[in-house]
Parts: sequence; C-alpha cells; structure tokens
Amino acid sequence: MVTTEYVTCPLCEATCGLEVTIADSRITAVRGDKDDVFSKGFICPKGAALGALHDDPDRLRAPLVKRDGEFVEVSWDEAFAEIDRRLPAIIEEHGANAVAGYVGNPGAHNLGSLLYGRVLWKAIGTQNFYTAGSVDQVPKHFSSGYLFGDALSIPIPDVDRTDFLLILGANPLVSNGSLLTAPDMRGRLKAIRERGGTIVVVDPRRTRTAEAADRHLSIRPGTDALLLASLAAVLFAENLVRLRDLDGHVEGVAEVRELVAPFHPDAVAPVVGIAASDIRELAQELAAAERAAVYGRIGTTTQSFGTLASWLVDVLNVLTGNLDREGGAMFPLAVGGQTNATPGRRRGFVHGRFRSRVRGLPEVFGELPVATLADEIQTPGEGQVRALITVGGNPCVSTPNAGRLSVALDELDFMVSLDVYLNETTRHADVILPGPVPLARDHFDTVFYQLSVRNVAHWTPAVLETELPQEWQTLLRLVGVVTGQGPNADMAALDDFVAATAAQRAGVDPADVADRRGTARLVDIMVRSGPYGITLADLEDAPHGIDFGPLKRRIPDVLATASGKIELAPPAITSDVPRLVAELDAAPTQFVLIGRRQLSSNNSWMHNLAPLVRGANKCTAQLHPDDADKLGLADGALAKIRSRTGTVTVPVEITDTVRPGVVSIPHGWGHDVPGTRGEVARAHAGVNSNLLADELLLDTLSGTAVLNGIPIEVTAAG
Ligand SMILES: Nc1nc2c(c(=O)[nH]1)N[C@H]1C(S)=C(S)[C@@H](COP(=O)(O)OP(=O)(O)OC[C@H]3O[C@@H](n4cnc5c(=O)[nH]c(N)nc54)[C@H](O)[C@@H]3O)O[C@H]1N2
Ligand SMILES: Nc1nc2c(c(=O)[nH]1)N[C@H]1C(S)=C(S)[C@@H](COP(=O)(O)OP(=O)(O)OC[C@H]3O[C@@H](n4cnc5c(=O)[nH]c(N)nc54)[C@H](O)[C@@H]3O)O[C@H]1N2
Ligand code: SF4
Ligand SMILES: [Mo]
Repeated sequence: MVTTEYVTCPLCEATCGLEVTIADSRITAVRGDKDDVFSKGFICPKGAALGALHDDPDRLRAPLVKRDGEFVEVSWDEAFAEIDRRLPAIIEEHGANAVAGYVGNPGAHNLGSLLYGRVLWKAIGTQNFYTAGSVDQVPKHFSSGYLFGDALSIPIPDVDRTDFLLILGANPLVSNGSLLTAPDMRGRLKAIRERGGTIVVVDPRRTRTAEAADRHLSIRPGTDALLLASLAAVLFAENLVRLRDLDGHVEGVAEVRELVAPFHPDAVAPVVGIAASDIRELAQELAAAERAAVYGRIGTTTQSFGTLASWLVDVLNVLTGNLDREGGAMFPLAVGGQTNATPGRRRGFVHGRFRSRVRGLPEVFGELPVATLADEIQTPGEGQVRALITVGGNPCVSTPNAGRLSVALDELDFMVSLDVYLNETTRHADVILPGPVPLARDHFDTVFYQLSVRNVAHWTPAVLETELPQEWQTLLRLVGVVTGQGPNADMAALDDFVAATAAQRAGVDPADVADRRGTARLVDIMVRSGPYGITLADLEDAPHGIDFGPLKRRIPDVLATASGKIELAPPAITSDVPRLVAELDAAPTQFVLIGRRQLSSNNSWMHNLAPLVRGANKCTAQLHPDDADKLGLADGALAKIRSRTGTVTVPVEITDTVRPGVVSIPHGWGHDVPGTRGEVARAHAGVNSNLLADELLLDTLSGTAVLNGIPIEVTAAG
C-alpha cells in the first residue's frame, strides 16, 4: 500500500513540513510540503535523508545489554530486569545525586523525552542533571531570565518584517536557524534585501550567510561582548538611544550607560579586530533603521563572555526601541506550554539555587554545566556520581574534554542510554534502550513554537509502524523502576497519573481528553489550555499546519520580572562586566579554534547515512593562507593541533574565508573509536574536535563551555 503523509521534520529547529511517500511501511520519497503553512516546500538534505535513517541497518532495533564486555541483544523484559537489579540499589545506598542524567539535543525534538523525561528526573530527584544546553544556549536563558523574568522569554528577530538585521555568530543558511524557528532562511534573508533592507554578519569566517549579506565584519573569536558594548556606548555617546514604545517599561538604562562607557570604539577596535569607524557606523545604522533586530547565536553563546554577549544583544534591541516591535526582536506566543503566557506572573528568575559538588558551579535553569560531569564522576566522596542515564545525547563527542569524559564513563557503576545508535557515548553503557526514529512516533514542537518567527502549530501523528515501544513508555517504565515499583509497574496507571497532574495544573477537565494516551494526551491538554483555545482534534484536521499569524507585541504582559519591567542592568549579569573591561588589555593568543556546522551534519549523529557523507572529507582544519604559509602547511597536508586537553591530527584546508589566527574544525566527528556500530560513519571518521575543547574554560556566569575561541597550537604533523 502506498500513502502520502504530511509531517513536520523533527531534525532541526526549522520545523519544515514534509510530504512523505510510504510504501509497505518504508519511506520511498521525501519532499518539501508546498502547502505547509510555514515552510512552503522548503527542505534540506537531512530532511530528505529520513528514509535512509529508517533503513539504516546499524540503527538499534532491540535493547542491548553488556555481558562480559560485549553487547548482546535482549528482550525488553530482560533489559528492564537488569536495570531493576542495578539502578535502585545505587540510589538506595548512595542517594539520588549518585544518579546523573544527560539529555542531548534530540531530546528537545522528541515529545517522549520532553514530556516524560521530566517525570523521570523528578522521580529520581537528582541535582546532577545535565543537558546539551550547557554546550549551547544556556547563556541566552540566563540573560532572558534576568531581563524579562522567564528563561524562555527569548526575543526572536522578526526577519519577515525587519529592515536591518545584525547577525552575530550564527550561520542560518547552514544551520537553518536556532533560537529562530524560520524555515527557508535563505528566502527570508533574500526578501529583506529585496525590500531595501540591510543584513550585516559578524563572524570570524566568511560563511554562506555572510556571503548572502550586505556586509561581513570579521571578528576575533570570543570578543562579541566587547563589540556589542561598544555599539551601546556609541548609542549613548551620540545621543541615539530612543526607547520608543518601551518608554516606561525599562529599568536600568542609566546603569547601562555607565557600564558600557569604557568600551569606546578606539579601545575595542584592536581587540575585536574591527575598525573603530566600522563600529561607529554600525551603531549609527542600527539606530537609524526604522525597524532593526540584533540576533546572536552559538558563536556568541559558547564563548568566554557568552552571557554578557547574550545580554548585550537585547540591550541593543531595547536601546534602539526595537524590542517587542514589528520588524524588531519579538516574543512569540506559542499554541501551548509556554511559561510566560500568563500575565502578571511575577516570580522573577534566579540561578544558583544549588551548586555542583566539586567545582561549585551554579545551577542555571535547573541544570549543571556538563563541563563538570567528569569531575562529579571521578571525584570520590559523598554525592559522587556512580550511575548515568543518557537520553538522546552523545557527550563523548559533543562536550569539552571529551577524552576525559570517555574515561570517566567507564568508571561508573552503571549506565543506561536511551538512544538509537551504539556510538561513541552509548558504547560505555551497560544497557541501551532504543526508541523509534522520526515518523514512527507522534511529533509536536512544544519548544520551537516558543522561538518561532510566526505563531504556528503542526501536529504529526506517528505514520510508520515500529517494533519498538515509544520513548514515553520506556521513560515511564524507568519511573516505575526508580520509584521502587519494579520493572513491570502498571504503566497505564502511571500515565493516567501524569496526565491527571498535567490536566489539573492546566485547568483542563481530564474527561475531555480521556480517549487519548501518552504524548497525544499531554499535547491535547497543552493546546486546550493555550492562548488560541484549540484542541488536538483541530490540529488533526490541519495536515499542513495552522498559522496564527505574525508575532504580536506582548509587553507588558510577557514580563515576569519582580518589577514587571525589563530589568536592563541586573546585578547577576552586570557583575561580570569588570572581567570584560579587563579583556581590553588581555594579550591575544596566537591561534584559536572555532567550529563549523555543515549542511549535511546534525551534530554528531547522522554521519552513518551515506547520502549525508558523500563527497570530499568534510572534517578538515580550515586555515588562512598566511598562517598556512608561516607553518609550512600545504592544502591537504596533515596538521597537528594541540590544546591543554588533547591533540588531533587533521588535514588542512587552506581558505581565506577564515581570519588569520583562527582555525576552524567542525564538531561531531571522530567516529573511529572501538566498540561502536556504524560502518558508514567509521569510513568517514574525521576527528573529535572536543578532544581539544577545555572543560575548565567556561562562560563565568552560566557555566556554558567555551567551544569557540579555544587556545591551540598548530604544527605540521610528522
Ligand atoms: N565544539 C563544538 N561542540 C559542540 C557544538 C559546537 O558548535 N562546537 N555544538 C553544541 C550543540 S549546539 C549541541 S546541541 C550539542 C549536541 O550534543 P548532543 O545532543 O550530546 O549530541 P548529538 O550529536 O546531538 O547526539 C544526539 C544523540 O541522540 C541520539 N538520537 C537521535 N535521535 C534520537 C531519538 O529520537 N531518541 C533518542 N533516545 N536518541 C536519539 C543519537 O544517536 C546521538 O547519540 O553539541 C554541542 N557541541
Ligand atoms: N546542518 C546543521 N544544522 C544544524 C546543526 C548541525 O549540526 N548541522 N546543529 C543544530 C544545533 S544543535 C544548533 S544549536 C544550531 C546552531 O545554529 P548556528 O548558531 O547558526 O550555528 P553555526 O552554523 O555553528 O554558526 C555559528 C557561527 O558562529 C561563528 N563563530 C565562531 N566563533 C565566533 C565568535 O567568537 N564570534 C562570532 N560572532 N561568531 C563566531 C562560526 O564561524 C559560525 O559561522 O544549528 C542547528 N542546525
Ligand atoms: S531544515 Fe531542519 S526541519 Fe527543515 S528539512 Fe532540514 S533538518 Fe528538517
Ligand atoms: Mo544546539
């Protein structure tokens, strides 16, 4: 039988609608859905590879248990019997904090993990909870939390209506956007220029996005906060601050004026590597634009001043009166599940409610920095981590000093991974529990509709059959184990309890959703209590999605700070400004490492799909021609790259798209370690750039790892 299904691609934040042809339970064709209300036919190579993901013979289709060092396939009952034998005993003897959790990026794209993962972590009650957020966007949660009162009140550039877009440390033409859900960014950026608008890109590399912009400013890695502070200083010095409709809704403008005063363009220019005249001109253009937005992404968050840079992005949006304004940076109003949707909820935001045991790093948004996970495993004492549960994460590739973490995982008493592959991380597990891949599970973007350039929603039911239990069921079964109900707890009762709790909190009558179960029931509760008053049935009737329109102004209702205002100079953030002032006099490192996302990659985990690794070796070290000359390195020659934590040997790609002094290696590679299952990935192994990232280098405030701007030495290999 052949059917056509309209689904949302769950692989990245763009949430594209896809038209999928299914014949005899196999995906035979994937196209962009021209009728999707949001993506209108856009698709990228990863979405097109969903069929290959399904068919991948290396993908796990049964649980694995390690016996005498070898993985053997077992039944679900055997896998859970093993977990029940080992996990509760650790909690009983050493307490809840002895069990750590790590949730990776696919967890944010997976309803089961999003909605039932939290039930598991709560049931365990551990403070040792880690996610990929601390190698990603936590600085933005930190700054948004303090500025607007809610860690998920993240202003999104209104790209469809802006006249001036300043992009720092993002390459949406390759990444397809992050903290910016907007399918077809190429089309959206082109439209800005076609209507006479301007795009400026700040990046140490001349990226595809920089090439599609009006101007590229090549910045020294890790210095964005200096540049942004300088732009703010120019706005004040030249009397260009105008709050427009924000007047009366902002506190702390005078403090910010004082704080940014030291960052005169002449002082900043030599450190950031951008001419003082260019800085001044940029500030003037930003102020002059009728509708402008400043947007910073991973190049600005995973660096030493990640939180200050994230804060200053929105300081500029406020000082130019572009925050919460059409064509500026706006707050989405999602169809459900959004914590900032209740007006008058002024709880404010705090971090540091507890600290990590070994390094004393503060919790942010309920999680600890993954850069300290190895410390917690390897340091003996009360509260030492002895067991780990990973859910859709590959920290042995994606987190700093990956080499050390790899050693640490073997020192655990017990490790369980919910994952679809036996890879660099899950090879350390004692039990691997596979889940269904996309299209064999319900999908709904509860996170990304909160970060979207339009208010949209699209429900995707599972359209493929699977031999595997759904991940929400596996997570609930784990809840049964850790709560002492054993490996065969009454799952229906547990699920009813979860749903009843959610319904009560949302003010929904459980009887209204009684005919649904699992993730579908929780989504129904979510949208019924959401601002558009729809039900899941309404979404089921709209296979191409529902468009609730462009973003609307939300101030003051969206503000959840104690004052009910935007708190522009919160001490929790401004306390780090003296460190930024000191940076004006810091001696530059000769070489620093930055990353490089690639169109056909998805962090570390889709390299086993032949259509995505075709062609020349993608895992190269890009180097400027002048540097290559000085080092005596020819194109394609092997370079040895060393940092405090590790060494990799990698072919050089000479290109003037990178700044002198900057080396760019993509993350997510290094698939040649023993004990993994992935033939294609092994044949295209590349090197693990996070062997070089240093777990001691963090954004001071948020504990987020420095993955851009890592000091390195470069020499010709052998
Ligand atoms: N140097 C450097 N390091 C980086 C970055 C960088 O720019 N530079 N970027 C960082 C960023 S932004 C991120 S988000 C992190 C990502 O860090 P991680 O999330 O730890 O890494 P991923 O590569 O996304 O690994 C995803 C894992 O989930 C599994 N998986 C895929 N789909 C599913 C599913 O449906 N269910 C389950 N249970 N498992 C699934 C995959 O097999 C894989 O093991 O990497 C970070 N690391
Ligand atoms: N194809 C593909 N798409 C992806 C992913 C993927 O792995 N592959 N990963 C997904 C994930 S998890 C995320 S979080 C998003 C990330 O989405 P983006 O943030 O758009 O990701 P990148 O392409 O890494 O862009 C970061 C840019 O920052 C630049 N940069 C590095 N250091 C600095 C610096 O100090 N200052 C400035 N101004 N720029 C700097 C880099 O050169 C790079 O161009 O992408 C998502 N989409
Ligand atoms: S851009 Fe993202 S959501 Fe769209 S098809 Fe590609 S991976 Fe899927
Ligand atoms: Mo990410």
